[in-house]
Amino acid sequence: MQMTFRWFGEGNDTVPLSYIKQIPGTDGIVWSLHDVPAGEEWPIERTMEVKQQAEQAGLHIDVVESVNVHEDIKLGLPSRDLYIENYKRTIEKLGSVGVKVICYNFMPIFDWLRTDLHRPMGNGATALFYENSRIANADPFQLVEEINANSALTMPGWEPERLQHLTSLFEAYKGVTETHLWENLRYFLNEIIPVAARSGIRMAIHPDDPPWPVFGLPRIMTSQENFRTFLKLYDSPSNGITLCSGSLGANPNNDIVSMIHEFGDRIPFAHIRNVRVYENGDFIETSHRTQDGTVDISGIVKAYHDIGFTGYARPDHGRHIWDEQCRPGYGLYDRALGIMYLWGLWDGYVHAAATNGDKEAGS
Ligand code: DNO
Repeated sequence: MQMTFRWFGEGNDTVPLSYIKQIPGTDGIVWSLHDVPAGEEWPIERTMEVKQQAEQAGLHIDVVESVNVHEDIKLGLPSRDLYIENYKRTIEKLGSVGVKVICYNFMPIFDWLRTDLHRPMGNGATALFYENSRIANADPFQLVEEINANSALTMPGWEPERLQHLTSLFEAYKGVTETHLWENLRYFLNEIIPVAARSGIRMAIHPDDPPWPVFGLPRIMTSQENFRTFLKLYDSPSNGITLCSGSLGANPNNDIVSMIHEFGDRIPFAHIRNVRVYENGDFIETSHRTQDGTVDISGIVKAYHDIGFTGYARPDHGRHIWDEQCRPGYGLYDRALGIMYLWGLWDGYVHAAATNGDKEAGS
């Protein structure tokens, strides 16, 4: 397992690269050019700039999250071909600067969704929270405005440029079903995966978060069965998954340990975090500790250990603790604690396997 940490760029993140380097066992950043609109080709100078900044701090840039997919591609409009060409050129450029994994998602209009970015936890900490009934009855326009107004920094995936066309986007998605989305995803994969393979890059689709339809928009990357279908759409090591335990774990029917065993070598990138799901389906992003949530983090790390996982991982989100002022979910403190928890589990399993091996050898 190669540990990484998401970083939003100079002037755009509260955490300096030098602090990331001080987290034990953390060797790289997970990055993006957050201001380049979906569909545009990434400028090579900007990628070189991030590479230099990271390398000066002793960190690698192997993982990009995300290169966003233009809505016309998800909608299957004729204009998609132009955006796909730009996407391919971006893949090639990223390959040429040494990137190994590109994370992306195929969620219509919205990326991840929460109703409260600072839900008090009763101990001075706050965390990201999702209230089912609020989404079910919400006007998406108002909700997005309210939530962004309460945060100094825009959430990733909620960039103003993406959301300014909400009305026409909702209009465009009328009549678009899951079947259309699958077809459009297949078309996209057929175009980009050969380019990724040639560029030494593994594409890694992120699950939908939460893993169910919202605001009447279809969502397909939601379950083990659907990921199985996804991997068959294009059978190549370059067509992989970002297995996000928190996104999938919001649905207690998802057995993430089983997914790790089934999809193992098609998972180049793991997001490992916990959530606590309540009986009414609401959920909060707790600490990484297994007992604090409803996702079996110990079992997940054990599964990665047991399959000999050599891919990249990140602690994903954290709570906001010790009065840290940071992007929602993306502070230093709780993510660093999360990393130490994950390494603690990992090293414990490594040790146990070595000790058992000794015993077996001696018997
Ligand atoms: C949220 C993230 C998502 C993720 C995208 C991948 O923190 O996990 O925004 O980056 O869905 O494309």
